[in-house]
Amino acid sequence: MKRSLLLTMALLLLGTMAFANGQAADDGKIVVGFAQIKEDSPWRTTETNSVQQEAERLGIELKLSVTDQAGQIAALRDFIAQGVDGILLAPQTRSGWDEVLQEAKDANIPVVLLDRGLDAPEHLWAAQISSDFAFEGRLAGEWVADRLQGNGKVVELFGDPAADPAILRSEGFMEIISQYPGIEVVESKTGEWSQDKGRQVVEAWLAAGVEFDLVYAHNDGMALGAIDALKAAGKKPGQEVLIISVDAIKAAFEAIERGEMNATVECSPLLGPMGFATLMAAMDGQAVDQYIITPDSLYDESNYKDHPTGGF
Ligand code: GZL
Repeated sequence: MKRSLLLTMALLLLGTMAFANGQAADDGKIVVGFAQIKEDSPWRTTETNSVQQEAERLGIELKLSVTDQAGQIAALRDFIAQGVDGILLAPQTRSGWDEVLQEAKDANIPVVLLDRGLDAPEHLWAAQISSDFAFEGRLAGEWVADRLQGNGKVVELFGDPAADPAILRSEGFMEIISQYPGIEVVESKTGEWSQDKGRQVVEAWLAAGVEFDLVYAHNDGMALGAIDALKAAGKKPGQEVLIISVDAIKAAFEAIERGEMNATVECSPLLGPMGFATLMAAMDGQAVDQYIITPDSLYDESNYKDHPTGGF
């Protein structure tokens, strides 16, 4: 009697442990972990909502973690330990991912990158779904060259210097601007993607007597900060000093409407549907494209009212 009771208890314990580790697979419901960047921006919120809405539509259980990069690595390890079926990752910075992506690979859990790329061997992640950031920078550069008629002083509000979109938006922009000897980028500094920091950087430039004709910001949040700083200094943003940025959030279109901003390059945050379609295919062992690029276009005073949703 005693032996069979012990055997039964051991089997029950093993079953429970197996269930706890492999919960995602055992209860039949697909479980996906999403490691999102902690960032106070309408763009980021719109992206998270897009992912959550698509998970709900598909009946997928979404485990959402919102942190900085260190927290994202810990979240991925947590997802792996829980035995999720797939992972969505918006990598805050380009570097530092090889080890944890190898762990996901070893656990046979596909990882799809959303809205940013990273520096890790391509076999460690299934696909990157994002805009072509260098193209966005080139679009902005061509608009600036045209609007300044090849002559003027530009200041650049950089995003996070360690982040893929910031690095590539700057490279693309300079690829075009460098073709115009009359256009000079006189200052470039990170505004850390935020309106408040963007405002502080431009305030400091103005206080230092930096003269410029145009602000190129890597995202609308920092552009709105530049507008705040210019207005506080008694200048006319959108008129005396031109403003172009990236993202096409609603507040940017509202600033263009007020004549305080001139252009924004669309960068869609609506990546949920494509993110899950790609991840599900990868989970099913199907081959997926390594890079899936969402199309972008530029909106300025002449066409911003044509945007299908009025901004994100
Ligand atoms: C771009 C995304 C960027 C946005 C910024 O895909 O990673 O992150 O352009 C945000 O607004 O900081």
